[in-house]
This record gives sequence, C-alpha cells and structure tokens, in this order.
Amino acid sequence: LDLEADLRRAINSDAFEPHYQPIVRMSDATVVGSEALLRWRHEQRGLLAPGAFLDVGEESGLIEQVDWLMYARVIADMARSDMPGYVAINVSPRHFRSPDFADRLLGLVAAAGVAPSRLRIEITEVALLDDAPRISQSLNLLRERGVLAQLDDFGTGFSALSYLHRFPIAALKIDRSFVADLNGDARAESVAVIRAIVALAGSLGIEIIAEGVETQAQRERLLELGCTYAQGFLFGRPEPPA
Ligand code: G
Ligand code: G
Ligand code: MN
Ligand code: NA
Repeated sequence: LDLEADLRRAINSDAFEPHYQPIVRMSDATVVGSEALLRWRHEQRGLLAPGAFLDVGEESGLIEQVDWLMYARVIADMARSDMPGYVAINVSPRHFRSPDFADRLLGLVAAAGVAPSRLRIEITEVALLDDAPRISQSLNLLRERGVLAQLDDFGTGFSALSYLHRFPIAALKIDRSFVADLNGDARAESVAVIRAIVALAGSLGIEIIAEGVETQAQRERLLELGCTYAQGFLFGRPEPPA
C-alpha cells in the first residue's frame, strides 16, 4: 500500500473533487457562503477525506498539485452555478513559497469569468509563521483584488495576536474543539477563549465563524457569546455541488 504512488496516479487522472459545506449567519440560518472540502475518489478505497492523505501530500509536496486541480474544479463549479455568497478554499502553507501563487489563483478566477470577491482563502496560523513579508505580499494582493482571507482552526496553534494586525485577515474560524465544549456545563476555559477571540476580533473588525456547530444549545450559547457566523452539521454537512 503506497499512498504516495496512488496520489501521483490520482493527480494524473484528476481524481479529486470538492464537496461544499454551508457557512451561515446563526441568527436566521441564512447561507453566507461555503467551504470547499477536498475529496479523493480512490479506485479501491472509495471517497477519502483529507485526513487520510494530507500528511503524505504535505511531506511529498504533492499537495500543491492536488490543490491546483481542486481549485480549478471549485472555480468551474462557481462559474457554472450560482452558489450562495462566497466559496472558501483551503490553501496549504506551501503555496506561499511560490511568489506567483496569488497571480496564478487570480488568473484562474479571471479566466473563468468569476468575480474574485466570490472567492475566499482559508489559511492556518502555520502559514503566517513561515516568511512573513512574502505572505503579507500575497495576502495583500489577493485582498486588493477582492479575495479575502480567513484564518482556520483559530485557537489551536500559536494564536499570536500580532498576526491579526500584521496580515489582512477578514475572518477567524474558531476551532471546533472549543465549540464541542459548549454544552450545558460548558467548560469555563473554552468559554473564556471564545470570549477573548470575539472581543479581539470585534475590536479589529474581523468576522467570527464558529466551526463544528452540531446542536441548538451550542448555537444559542455562541450567539450569547457574540459569534455571528457558523459552520457545522447543525446547518449542513459537506455535500457534492448538486
Ligand atoms: O473535510 P475534512 O474533515 O476531511 O477536512 C479536514 C481538513 O483538510 C480541513 O480542515 C482542511 O484544513 C483540509 N482541507 C480540506 N480541503 C482541502 C484542500 O482542498 N486543500 C488542502 N490543502 N487542504 C484541505
Ligand atoms: O478546514 P477545516 O479543518 O475547518 O475543515 C472542516 C472539517 O470539519 C471538515 O472535514 C468537515 O467534515 C468537518 N466538520 C464540519 N462540520 C462539523 C461538525 O459539525 N462536527 C464535526 N465533528 N466535524 C465537522
Ligand atoms: Mn478550512
Ligand atoms: Na478548521
């Protein structure tokens, strides 16, 4: 079982497809956008989520090619159908090592006739640690053209607050581990972390998206805590574009 060899073959046969999960305004469940989530249609093993192959993709560097195939599919879906709001793609930190990442992405969007403001990118804090000047250059160029960035899995990494004014970040996605703790007897630490993130984001004009919202009780608690947007099984699972 050689996953790297399988991944190489899958790249040649373009065996990747996006699924989409809605992002909603929690107060009235209006869909404001979606996140595009990578799936691999593996010949023997069926449909694989990134957890099954992301490590191999990152270590081998193959994730860059996979991502470009994925982005082309997403942008084709956006051109073909009127998906509500924005679509957020996940961007591996590796991409910021290429100085032409932003131009290449903007080129795909322009060629498809898709408005750049319909696209967002999701990055993790790891990306921001790498090479700050180059990354802020890419993020600034994308923002100038209308492609906003959201910071994924926020609260789990270094969460250096200095990122937030050094880089143009439009939204923070609160990691689902904090949301999972918001039950009847919510753990005080998770509530404190969410409160702090909400206060910080509010003062910087950054949107908050809570991830992994599964219950009505979590939704109500998050609204009380001042979170505006959410993603999770309560509102919708990742689904093929149709
Ligand atoms: O849907 P799932 O739980 O398998 O997604 C797990 C993680 O995989 C996501 O949180 C995201 O960070 C990563 N991921 C999803 N889609 C993509 C993609 O298109 N490219 C990259 N590089 N990572 C992705
Ligand atoms: O990029 P990111 O790591 O945020 O990817 C989101 C992942 O979380 C996807 O793989 C998706 O399948 C998963 N997910 C989305 N909503 C929920 C949820 O409500 N609960 C749980 N446990 N996982 C979720
Ligand atoms: Mn994401
Ligand atoms: Na996330």
